[in-house]
Amino acid sequence: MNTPALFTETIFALASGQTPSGVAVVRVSGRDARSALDVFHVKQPEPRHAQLSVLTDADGRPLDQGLVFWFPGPASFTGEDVVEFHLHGSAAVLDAVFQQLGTLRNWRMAEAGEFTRRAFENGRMDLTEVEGLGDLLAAQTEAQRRQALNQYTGSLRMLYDGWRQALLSLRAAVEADFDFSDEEDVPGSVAEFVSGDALSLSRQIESHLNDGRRGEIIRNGLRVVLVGLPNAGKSSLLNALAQRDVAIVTDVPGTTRDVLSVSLNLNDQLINISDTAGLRDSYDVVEIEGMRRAEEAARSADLILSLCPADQPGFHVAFRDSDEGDFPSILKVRTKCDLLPDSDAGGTPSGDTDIDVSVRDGSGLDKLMSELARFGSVPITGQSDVTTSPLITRARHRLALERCVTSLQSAGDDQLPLEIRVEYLRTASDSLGQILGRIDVEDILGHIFSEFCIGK
Ligand SMILES: Nc1nc2c(ncn2[C@@H]2O[C@H](COP(=O)(O)OP(=O)(O)O)[C@@H](O)[C@H]2O)c(=O)[nH]1
Ligand SMILES: [Mg+2]
Repeated sequence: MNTPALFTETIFALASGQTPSGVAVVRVSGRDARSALDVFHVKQPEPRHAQLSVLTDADGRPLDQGLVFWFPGPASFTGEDVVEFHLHGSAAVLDAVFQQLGTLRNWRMAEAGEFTRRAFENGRMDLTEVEGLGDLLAAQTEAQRRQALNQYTGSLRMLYDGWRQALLSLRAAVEADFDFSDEEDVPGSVAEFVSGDALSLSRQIESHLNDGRRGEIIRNGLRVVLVGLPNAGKSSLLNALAQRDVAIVTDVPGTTRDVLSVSLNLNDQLINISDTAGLRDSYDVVEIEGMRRAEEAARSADLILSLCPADQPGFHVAFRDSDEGDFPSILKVRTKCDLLPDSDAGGTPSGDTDIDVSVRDGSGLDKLMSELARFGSVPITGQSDVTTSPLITRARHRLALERCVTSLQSAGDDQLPLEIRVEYLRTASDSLGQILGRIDVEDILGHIFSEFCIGK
């Protein structure tokens, strides 16, 4: 028996996209997967070799002809026995195939993400690789694809697992020392290298954390929010960047009330730009709510474009409490520059503006776009990435790494008794274990796998 006995049911699903399609891939996984070959009277192919076969029904009538693969566990995607049929992608072919498979005892259609979940449970992937696969399936830009592929092929697993292993051996060394030394006489040398090692790892993790959130920006897209007075030209700029009429443009102040967003692919970088209600004193409840949303969007942005029209110079956005930490970067944009006298236009922007644009004559838009692309861009080189410091791609990882650093700092604190510091070494390695999905993650698994599509 090749397959781990963890799951009793054999599952199947369409693993390729919507029908009709040239080819449809039906994937079967589970302890009884091999029976799928018998059901369709197909002889067992060589492991991992394509075999052209005719699938026939119970009465021996042909259902379809296609390639059949046999992946005996554990060297398969899920770690279980897997059969794959590459058939013609029609509703009728798939109906016939699924109907036959559904009659088998303990067989059923797979749920979303269930193949990947089995791969995880059977130790074929860790959680960062699972997340990398999810990101790869969702990738829209070149930068996302590269980052996701690196993560899927183990870049973060190797980094975090390396740190975790180092912590486990450090802890083992200290514990061995407890066992063999006299209780009264805790040797200084062990205590010293615990501090040295814990603090040096803590510094490494801190510099990994200190990445300008570039990995998360690649994954989620750079969030850019347009703010400014009513009639500053925000909606016009959104439309110009999106190259279509997304937002209503009028010369009536207060036209935009809700937050409107579009996604752009700029230089392989995903950028989400949001237009907001103009900020001004108002008694209109809808407009006030619009401004509240504008402010909320701006606060959670990566970059604020603060717009000020050339014919009403001087005003740039200031939010209440804007001194509270971690406020996004602000780029000052002077709009409607076609209204400037010729002598002022086209020159270098003056002190109160970083960039001059006009949607009327198109000037400055290229410069603004390259500025946005530059802001969101991360130098990603080819495959060597897998070994050179990968980036954090999720808040889940960031939080666990922050907990790890806190524990390591306590573990490195030589004012504390060694017994307590060993305990901090344990919580530090547990935090890394949570990222990898090795411990205490039951509650987040459902959430992670439910984001997958059926058949993956
Ligand atoms: N001359 C000129 N007018 C503009 C430009 N951009 C916007 N406008 C005009 O300014 C008014 C307000 O624009 P809108 O985009 O609705 O501003 P918002 O209230 O900030 O969204 C409209 O009448 C636009 O046609 C520009 O680059 N040049
Ligand atoms: Mg508007």
